[in-house]
Amino acid sequence: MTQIKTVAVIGLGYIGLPTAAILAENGLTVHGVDVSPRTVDAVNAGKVPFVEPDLADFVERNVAAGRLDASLETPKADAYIVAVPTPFQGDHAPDLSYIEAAARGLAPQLTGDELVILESTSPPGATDHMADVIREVRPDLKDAPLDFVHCPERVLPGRVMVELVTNDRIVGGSTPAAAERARDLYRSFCEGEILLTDCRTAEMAKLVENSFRDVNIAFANELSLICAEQGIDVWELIGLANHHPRVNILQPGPGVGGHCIAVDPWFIVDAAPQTARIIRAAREINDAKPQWVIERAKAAAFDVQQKEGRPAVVAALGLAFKPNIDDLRESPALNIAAQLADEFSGSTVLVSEPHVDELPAKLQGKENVRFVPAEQAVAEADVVLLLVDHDAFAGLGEQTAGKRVIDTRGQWR
Ligand code: SAJ
Repeated sequence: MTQIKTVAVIGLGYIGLPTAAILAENGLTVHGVDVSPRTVDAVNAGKVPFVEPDLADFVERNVAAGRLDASLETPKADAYIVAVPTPFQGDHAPDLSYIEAAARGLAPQLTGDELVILESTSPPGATDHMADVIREVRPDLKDAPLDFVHCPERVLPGRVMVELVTNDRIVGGSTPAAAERARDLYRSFCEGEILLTDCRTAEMAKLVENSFRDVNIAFANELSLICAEQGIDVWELIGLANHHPRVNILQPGPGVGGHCIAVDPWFIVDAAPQTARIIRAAREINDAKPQWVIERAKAAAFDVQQKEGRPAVVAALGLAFKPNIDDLRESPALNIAAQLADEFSGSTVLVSEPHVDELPAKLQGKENVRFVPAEQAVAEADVVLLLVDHDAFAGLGEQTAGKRVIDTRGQWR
């Protein structure tokens, strides 16, 4: 068995690039691979094409030291880590085409005893499928001692460089020996516990972690609807209930965003459509929450129009998918702001997001949308919609006297 000295990391996104950089930092020679020439050029120049604290230092240092480079084609390596996206298709079925393309790209380079790791969040069976694709391209390696492993990432965006080191890892191998080999590779930077299992269990573990959170957020979101009907402050209620030593209810919000929690549970639903009932219901509850917020904003704006005889000015505070970051992916706040702009064509929608410099593409070109600082939005608006509990918004609640306030995060209560 070849000792692992070189690693090719395929997919230099939010997970692949930090993983590549940290492996290089720990003495391995790492070749990053990406389909985007922009990403490849940025990495080779020692730069990071997205925001993640501390990552830029790691990339710059390791590129300068010659331990990290990037290319469009997959080179030869002792181990391969596939960290490409696994989105879902229109019917919520997982789209494995990026994994298949990565497998086809690396297969020609194999000699027969490499370690091939899938890190992409995947439905059960995806690692076996990747192995099948590789053996299809390389029938000559049918009986070769290739090791296949699934090792899901669990790092929180914004804390990736810390959590890569401190989080425990699950390593699922096609054989126990494959899992042990991958464990030794991750041990080079991971200080957490490394737990060994088979591929399907590892795949499912990642999906279950994010579904656990989704189901619990759905519980909080359902409570927020019930409490609105019952005239109860949901945040006070949750705060009180959480004093019970075995109760820990999460927080309601305008919906669930990001590229993981709103996606991964569907992979379980797709794998077990008849059985995954709570998991499906949680997705539906969380996906329905933005529309509920929009209906409340519309009712408040209608009320202003009735009373004042002019269209209401609506402020939408926050566009990111969670507080204190600039990440707009799958953000319910962004979708709510865009839909409000479309539905309130006669009204002005003042949008504020202190973590980005300009209106995102989804809001550009809408004539009734203005991108303004939060204080100004609050001062000018009749209806103030708090969509993200950024720290920067904390004190603004005091400036909303006399306005209609829809605080979807409970930040101002
Ligand atoms: N949210 C609520 N109420 C809450 C907590 C979160 O509405 O009480 C919302 C957030 O506002 C956001 C969404 O849920 O829109 C997701 O945010 P998050 O902070 O819960 O999670 P992510 O998507 O940033 O990262 C998750 C993490 N998974 C878990 O905590 C189980 C992270 O560890 C994973 O690595 C990541 O998904 C991933 O890549 O899968």
